[in-house]
This record gives sequence, structure tokens and C-alpha cells, in this order.
Amino acid sequence: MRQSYHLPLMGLLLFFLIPSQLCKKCVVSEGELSSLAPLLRTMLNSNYTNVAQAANVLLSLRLVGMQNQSIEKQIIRLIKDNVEKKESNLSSGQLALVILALGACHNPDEKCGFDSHLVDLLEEKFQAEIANMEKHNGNPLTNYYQLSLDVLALCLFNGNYSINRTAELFNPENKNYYFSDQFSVDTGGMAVLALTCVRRRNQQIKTDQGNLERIDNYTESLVKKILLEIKENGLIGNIYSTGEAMQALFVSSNYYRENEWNCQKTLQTVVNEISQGAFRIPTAAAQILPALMGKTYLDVNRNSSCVYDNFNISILVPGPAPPTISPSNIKVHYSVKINETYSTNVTVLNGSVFLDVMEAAQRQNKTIFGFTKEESSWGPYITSVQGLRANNNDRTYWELLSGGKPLSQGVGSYVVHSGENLEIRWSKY
Ligand code: B12
Repeated sequence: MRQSYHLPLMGLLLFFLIPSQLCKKCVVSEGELSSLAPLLRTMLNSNYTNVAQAANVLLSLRLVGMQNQSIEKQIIRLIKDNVEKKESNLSSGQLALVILALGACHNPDEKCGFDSHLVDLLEEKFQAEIANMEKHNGNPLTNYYQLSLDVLALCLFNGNYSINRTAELFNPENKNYYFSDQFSVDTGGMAVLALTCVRRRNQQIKTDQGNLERIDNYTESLVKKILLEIKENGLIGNIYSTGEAMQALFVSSNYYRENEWNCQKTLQTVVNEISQGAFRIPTAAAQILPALMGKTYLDVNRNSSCVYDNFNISILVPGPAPPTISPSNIKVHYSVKINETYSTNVTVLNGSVFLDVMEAAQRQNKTIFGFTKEESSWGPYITSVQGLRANNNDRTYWELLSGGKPLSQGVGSYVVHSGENLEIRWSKY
């Protein structure tokens, strides 16, 4: 039988209407709360196959005070099993997310959400990121989004990190904030959250005043870069970076004027996009939800213990049925571009995703169209084509394009159209 989960409407409303910090916020209105139901459905109905995905979901649910004991137990089990099995294989950011999720809504001094050795392990992984930067032309093992998660988790859970080193690393001119010359709003947003945490925690330390001033300036400059990415419809960067950007702007309202960001407009566009099904990936849903309810990752250990509420509106009322697609075939053009371009025409079922096209092409010719993928918190990530493997030390990756324009979704979720020109291109970021 399908289980029914409910949103604690009144409790929830009170919870997020009480300002948790003195900064500018706008949140979904009481009347619009039910528009968030698709996000919760996506998160709660997920299989939690990936540790970063499970941690994103748990963190998000805990931040908004949406707790269901059986769901929590299920996610926590998965995370803990995963961490035990491949502790050392987790990337630094994955471990940071686990710490944030397990530690959310507990008093940091109680250390009850997770074993404190995870924080020690994160310190080591963060050092390994820096060592890699020193060896490989300033390129971390992962990326600056994850380095920001690392600093945030270390800052919130009393880990060791150098304020001086943090100030050096997070200079807004650092190339790691950019992918192919484009400022990454998600990365900038996460960095603002990390720097704000460091700033607030170390307010009183006289000897660090110089570094703290530097951190202030960097935060201000990152906030300016985020504001420059506000689009006509209010989205910041794109729909998938808007959640992180909103959180960053919530905690940094002293760095911009009220008329520089129309938060209500952003909120309204996001709410409309939810109804259009933009957040069907659990990680996407988990990353947008906290901001819509006025929460940020800095609220993670705000001394509130977990609240298990009695609920009164059902959120698992069936969502709108997906549009029925006729079982007809469509033809698309598909190319692999390295120096040369290798092309083919592929026939797939209407409603297919990019990955289906790649698989069909691979069946035609494994040498030219053969590829590998890895599961990630956003679904399948393409790691190699023709045996040529993406490498963070060289900043190389396989870029997805349609009609020559980069896609904002991955191979597992981008639905292809008849006659479309799809391409996977060996690129540098
Ligand atoms: C860093 C990053 C990259 C780096 C990854 C390599 C590196 N140095 O780490 C680069 C620049 C190469 C990259 C590429 C792409 N990215 Co990217 N990326 C990110 C970013 C900023 C952080 C990811 C991260 O580390 N998360 C934290 C860790 C703990 O989670 P994780 O699951 O272990 O992380 C891994 C995956 O996220 C994976 N990854 C990165 N991007 C993408 C995109 C997709 C679709 C998938 C399945 C996996 C994936 O790389 C991470 C490190 O191994 C996110 C922003 C965000 N909000 O999450 C965007 C983000 C995930 N990327 C996105 C996109 C669209 C892409 C591309 C499809 C762009 C394109 N047109 O080609 C490609 C992926 C193509 C492919 N080969 O499958 C979107 C996904 C949106 C969606 N609905 O699917 C995001 C949310 C950015 C955005 N706001 O649009 N990305």
C-alpha cells in the first residue's frame, strides 16, 4: 500500500515565518504551500541510490522541519551503510553533505547526528583537495562547489580549517568559480554560505581581523556576481542554481540594496516552474526547497532539536498524470565531437532522453559511439566516449549540446525532440 506523508501545515508555517536570522527573506505564502507538494513527492518517493542524493534530501527535509521518522530512518541507514562501506572513496563534498545532513537540527555540541571522526576525515579530504591544487595548476580533486561545502561543514561542526587559507582560496577571481568563462552561480552561492559561516563564527578573533576583512570583501564581490546573473524572469543563473543563489542572498543582505533583487519575482517563477515539472530529480527538488521556505544551510545547527510533527495535509495525493506520449518513433541527429566530428542518425521512441540516443548510437558502432557513465546525485554522468576520459586535473569533460547550445540537463533527464541536432563534445571548462 502506498504510504501517505503529510505536511505539518500550521507547525510548518510558524516554523518558517519566525525569522531564524536577521536578514532579508521572502517565502512561499500560506496559500501557495500546496504548490510545494511535487517537490516533497519527488524527494520522498526516491530510491536513494546515491549517497549525495540521499544526503541532499535528508538535509533539505530536516531544514524545513518536514520529518517523517520512517523516511528518516531509511535515508539515515542508507547514508551510514554507504559511509561505512566506502568512507575513503567518498569525495570531500559528498562527505561534507553527509555531515550536514546527519548533523542537521541537532545541537553541534551533542555530536549526536554522526560520529565525530567524520569531521576529522573531512579535514583530511579538504587538505587533499588543497594538495591537489598545489600539484595540478590550481585544480582541486573535485571542484569549488565541493570545497565550499567542505568549509561550510567544517565551520558549522567545529572542524579545523585555516581562516588565512580560506581567505586565499576563495578569492572571487579564482578560475574555479568559472566553467568555460561563465560564472557558476551554484558555486558562488555555496561559497557565500561558507564564507558567511566563517565570518560569523570568528567575529571576535582580533588576530584574524585582516583575513576577516578580506573574507568580507570577497563575499561582497561574489554577491555582486550573483546579482549580475539575475534574469528577466527572476531566475538567478538558471532554474537549478536559483535555490543556492537565494540562500546566498538571504544571508548577505547587508551587501546589496533592496531594489537590486526582487525576491518575490524569483519566488513566483520558481513556484510556476515547480508546476511545470522542472524539479523531477530528487537532488533538484532538495536544493530548491529550503530557500522557498526561508531556510539556508547556515540554519543546520541552529540548536533546534528534530521535531516530529502531527500532520494535517496530505502531500502524496497523486500528482498530475505525465503527458501521454504516442508510441511513435522520432529521428534525431547525433554527433560525437573531439577534433573530428562523428555523426549518425538515430531513431528512438518519442519521449526518449539523450541517454537513449547515445545507447542507440552505441549499438550501431561501439568503436565510435561507445561511452561510459557513472551514477551521481543528478543521475547518469558521462565519463568517457571513445575511451577518452574526463579529467578534473586537466579540466576536461564531455559537454552536452543541442543545436550547438549547451544543455542545462543531463543525459538521463533531457527529453529529445524530432529532428534535433544533439552533440557530445570533448570540452574544457
Ligand atoms: C562542478 C559541476 C560540474 C563539473 C563536474 C566536474 C568537476 N570538476 O567536478 C563540470 C563543469 C564538468 C560539469 C558538467 C556538467 N554539468 Co554540472 N555542475 C557542477 C556543480 C557546480 C557541482 C557538482 C557537485 O560537485 N556537487 C556536489 C557533490 C557532492 O555531488 P555529486 O553528485 O557527487 O557530484 C558530482 C555530480 O554532480 C557530477 N556532475 C556535475 N554536473 C553534472 C550534471 C549532470 C546532469 C549529472 C548527471 C552529473 C553532474 O559531478 C560531480 C563531481 O563528480 C553542479 C551545481 C549543483 N547545484 O549541484 C552543476 C550541475 C549539477 N551541472 C549541471 C549540468 C547541466 C551539467 C552538464 C550537463 C552541462 C552540459 N551542457 O554539458 C555537464 C555534464 C555532462 C555529462 N558529462 O554528463 C546542472 C544539472 C541540472 C540538471 N537538471 O540536471 C547543475 C545543477 C548546474 C546548473 N545549475 O545548471 N558540472
